[in-house]
Amino acid sequence: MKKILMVSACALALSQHAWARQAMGTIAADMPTDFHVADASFDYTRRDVMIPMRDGVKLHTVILVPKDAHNAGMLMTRTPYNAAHMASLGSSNHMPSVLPGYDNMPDVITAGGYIRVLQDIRGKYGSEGQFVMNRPMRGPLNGTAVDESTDTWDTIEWLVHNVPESNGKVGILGVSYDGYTAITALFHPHPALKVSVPMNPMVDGWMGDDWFHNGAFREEMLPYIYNQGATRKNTAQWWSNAYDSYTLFLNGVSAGAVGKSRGMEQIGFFRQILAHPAYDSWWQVQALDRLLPKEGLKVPTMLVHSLWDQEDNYGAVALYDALRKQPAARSNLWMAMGPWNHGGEIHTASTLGPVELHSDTGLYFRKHVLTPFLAHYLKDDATPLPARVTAYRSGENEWESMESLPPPECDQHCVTLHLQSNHGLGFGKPAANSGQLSYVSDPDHPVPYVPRPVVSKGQPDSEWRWWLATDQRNAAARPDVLALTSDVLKKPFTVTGEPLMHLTAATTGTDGDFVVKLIDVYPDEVAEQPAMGGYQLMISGNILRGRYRKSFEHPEPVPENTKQIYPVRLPMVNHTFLPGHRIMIQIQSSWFPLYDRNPQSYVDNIMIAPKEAYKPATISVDIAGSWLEIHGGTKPAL
Ligand code: PG9
Repeated sequence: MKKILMVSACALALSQHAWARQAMGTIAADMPTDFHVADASFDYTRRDVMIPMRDGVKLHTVILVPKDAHNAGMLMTRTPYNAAHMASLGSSNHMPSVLPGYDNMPDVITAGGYIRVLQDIRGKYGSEGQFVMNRPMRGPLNGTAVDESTDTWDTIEWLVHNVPESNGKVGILGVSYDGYTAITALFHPHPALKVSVPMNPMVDGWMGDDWFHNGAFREEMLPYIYNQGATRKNTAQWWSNAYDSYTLFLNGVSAGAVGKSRGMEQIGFFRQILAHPAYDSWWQVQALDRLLPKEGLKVPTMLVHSLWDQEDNYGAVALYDALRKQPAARSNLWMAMGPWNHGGEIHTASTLGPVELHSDTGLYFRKHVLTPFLAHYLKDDATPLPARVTAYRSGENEWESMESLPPPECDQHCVTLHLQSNHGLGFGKPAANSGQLSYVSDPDHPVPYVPRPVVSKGQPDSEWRWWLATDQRNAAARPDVLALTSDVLKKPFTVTGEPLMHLTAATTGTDGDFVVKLIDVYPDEVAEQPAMGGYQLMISGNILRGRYRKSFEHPEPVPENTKQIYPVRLPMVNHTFLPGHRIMIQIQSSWFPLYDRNPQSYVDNIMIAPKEAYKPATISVDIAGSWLEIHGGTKPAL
């Protein structure tokens, strides 16, 4: 028995030895060390290059050159969203089919004969270096020799010397983060940069783009910070144990606690937002609408704004407002805005949420506004320029050209909508003793920003992309939402600009949020689109964290039971309320979990507020002391 065992052990050792010998032998690998794509039939060539920056860091860049390109302009996008992926969205040997989505716009870029350049910014995907969220420009927050503007400069310098098919002219464009990088390109621009098109750009993360709005934190952005900030290639993905993010964030108490429960203190940007809940110098010195006017606008630039942008509905207009004040900058400034959600202009856009527009407004913009603008500056022909401002007017659903947008401050063209007793709204001033309207805001039952379940951005079934256009009837029906409605309009009423709500209110708490929504109430019956009967379409809405009512930089507690003025600036509108419709204003004190909850009792840092700080409060809105100002057209007979 022992012998048999010894023999078989010996046989095993021998056969293992034979395997080992075979493994060390001659089997050929299936995969070539360097695979060459058989691209003879392709109508473009693809070059993957690592472009060196001034500090030695190399940035991964994909260049797609149409095969017949000669003297062609180059259109670049600098992105944290994976250039290689954006350069191979379709599998085809034809360039338009390879670039169907993201910022690629085949009907503009490929049809225009441009060379397409897609680059990973520092620290993301194929690029070397470290990622910093919205990397601040060189200055107080960035002591290095590099920022997004130097990286753009170095890239353009390389492109003009290494892409022989080009005419040496470069344009930069992109949506959102890629719109942010299209703005940073405008600081000390390379002479070959001829045009920039920042679309839905992030400009000031505290004031009204992705992170905070007037001090209220966009809790729904935590997963984005996690996915982008944890790893170079977004391999660590946010996880949730609740389908309904309302449940997730309510159980988590504060945004800081939810982030910490997922290890987010490891992410530098998360630590920064915990440390800077107010509009301190950290935010101020990196706000691009404060920085770019100091630099001046030296390159023709078209800002693109979506009137229903669920993510960055502040930046483009704020930058426009800041630059328009300078005559020199004005000569290089254009603006286009349409009935789109975030990035909607690069897709088919024939509906505004549920509203039929009866034409593809995205296509109109790309064909009649963007294409001639790019051609004028990147081609050697003299394509006429579009109007200084091309704006879509919702309601009447038509395009209009303007010399400029109205300023945010009200002038003689302003109209005022006054709150009235009996939950009314009208143009006449109410009596001084019209009293108050009250509601109880309970942080244990915050008002959801879309009907529950709230499915987070990026998840299948999420309503995120069009939440701004969801029917506000559910909110109006809640006891903690004030809904004030005008009589039925007999004439069209047109509003353009950034409405300002002058809200006077008292609270039994020592802090509180104020949400103001301007709404178009459809007639009960809409023959051409029956499902729109009675629909409450939000035209604009925003939030103000009460502690910042006097200063965004220096918060202060709200005195209990004492009337205070809360100025709530709303995002840009260009809308006609049609006859038969009514105007509504809704006021509420939470918008959850889009924004984190205000505990309503003052704590130093709401980002880490303890559970016991969250308390119900009674809010009393002063009718005579509350009105909304807006640049307005015909005053209708109500
Ligand atoms: N809204 C996104 C974003 C931009 C800038 C910073 C962070 C997030 C985006 O869509 O890119």
